[in-house]
Amino acid sequence: MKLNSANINIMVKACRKAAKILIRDFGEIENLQVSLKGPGDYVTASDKKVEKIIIDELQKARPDYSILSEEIGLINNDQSFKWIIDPIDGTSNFLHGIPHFAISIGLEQNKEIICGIVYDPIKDEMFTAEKGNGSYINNQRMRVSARSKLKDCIIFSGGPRYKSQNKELSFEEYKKFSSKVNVAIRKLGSASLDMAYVAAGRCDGFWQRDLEYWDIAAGIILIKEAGGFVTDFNGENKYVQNKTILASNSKINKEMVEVLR
Ligand code: 2AM
Ligand code: CA
Repeated sequence: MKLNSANINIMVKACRKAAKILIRDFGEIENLQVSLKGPGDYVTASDKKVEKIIIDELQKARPDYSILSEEIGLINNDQSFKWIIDPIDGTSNFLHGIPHFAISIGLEQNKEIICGIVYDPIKDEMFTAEKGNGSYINNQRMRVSARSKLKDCIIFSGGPRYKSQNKELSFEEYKKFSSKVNVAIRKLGSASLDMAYVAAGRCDGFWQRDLEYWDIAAGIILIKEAGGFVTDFNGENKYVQNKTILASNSKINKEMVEVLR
């Protein structure tokens, strides 16, 4: 059994509390699919409820920390510590009754992510990591995969969004990867879980354009502490500024950069 730090315990507690509402609301989605109005507004309301529970819990424990969260934006307090929250990552899955979405919380200290949690409430899988302390799935240590050739890998990507300015670029990237990856390219619909799965060694690599910071904040530390690499498409560490992220085990990063080049 590993010992959690105080900050990880706070994040776990906030996630568990919010997950109860999330699971209950997900149970309602099925009924709403058949209604004329559809579940759209209901999901927005659920997103906001979940966000409020998480923020209340985090603020109770750490009143001074700043917060950046998908729905409410920025609460600026302490300059050195900041929570980065995505209350429901994989909202479209949630909306359609697909049981694959997560709560994602990262903690930044002086612009560096030092703690991360990604919680899949339906599968009850909790991915946590802290700088210098390793990555865990439900308290079991996790490591990235050891596959060294792209052709043997499963690679994830989210593809372009409906209104993306970079649609054609994304399709080009997909074409290039599909001629190198023999096993599979998959699109599961939750960026934070995509990254958690790279950290767990279930998937070998992930590339994606145009994600927001809250989509990736927790995933970054999960992967680094599991022995993987997080870079931009050039193999450098400007993934936040450039809005391109490439996450992988330590062996295929280079080959993935070459594909994207
Ligand atoms: P979200 O569910 O929190 O919106 C889907 O490929 C992944 O990309 C999800 O993690 C999704 O996060 C994220 N994403 C962020 N902005 C998006 C958008 N405008 N449309 C679709 N997916 C988006
Ligand atoms: Ca998201």
